[in-house]
Amino acid sequence: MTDTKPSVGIIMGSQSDWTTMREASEILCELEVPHESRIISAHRRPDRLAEYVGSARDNSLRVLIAGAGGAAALPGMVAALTTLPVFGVPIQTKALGGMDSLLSIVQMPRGVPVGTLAIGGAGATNAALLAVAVLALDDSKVLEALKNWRMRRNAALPEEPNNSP
Ligand code: RP5
Repeated sequence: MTDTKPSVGIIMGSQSDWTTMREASEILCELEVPHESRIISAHRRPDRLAEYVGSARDNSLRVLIAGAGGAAALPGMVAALTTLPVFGVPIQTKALGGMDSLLSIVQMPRGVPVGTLAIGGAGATNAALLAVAVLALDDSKVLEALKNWRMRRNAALPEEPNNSP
């Protein structure tokens, strides 16, 4: 990697979200996209949220991925504070299975968009892939990495199920 400045910021409401959000980080590592991960709770550390998002563009970030669970205000608040693209990942919760997170994130008011992904790990993975697709619009190296990742994954799909007669 020649450019070490992070172009994707992965943020989350709590340490407990990392188990899910690390899946986004792993994809970005695999595709060699510089990124950083931060715990920035909208409810517990609104000061940290304002500071981080307010300086995100100046700090070279181009896409933000925000994961939160329950009354998941974080992705929406991030979108309120920036014009960078924001992808939201609803964290699976014990109480309501993540439906609470999903509805909190997806139902944004018109004009303040959060690209909302699936609940849990699949959402985190896809948020990272969407972030890569955004960066690939004007970065041919990233585009190549994304195409190769897709090709490898699709090639690995077996034609027949295991243990079929
Ligand atoms: C949210 O509350 C976080 O995003 C997390 O998913 C949830 C629970 O947080 P902890 O109680 O595990 O810190 O703000």
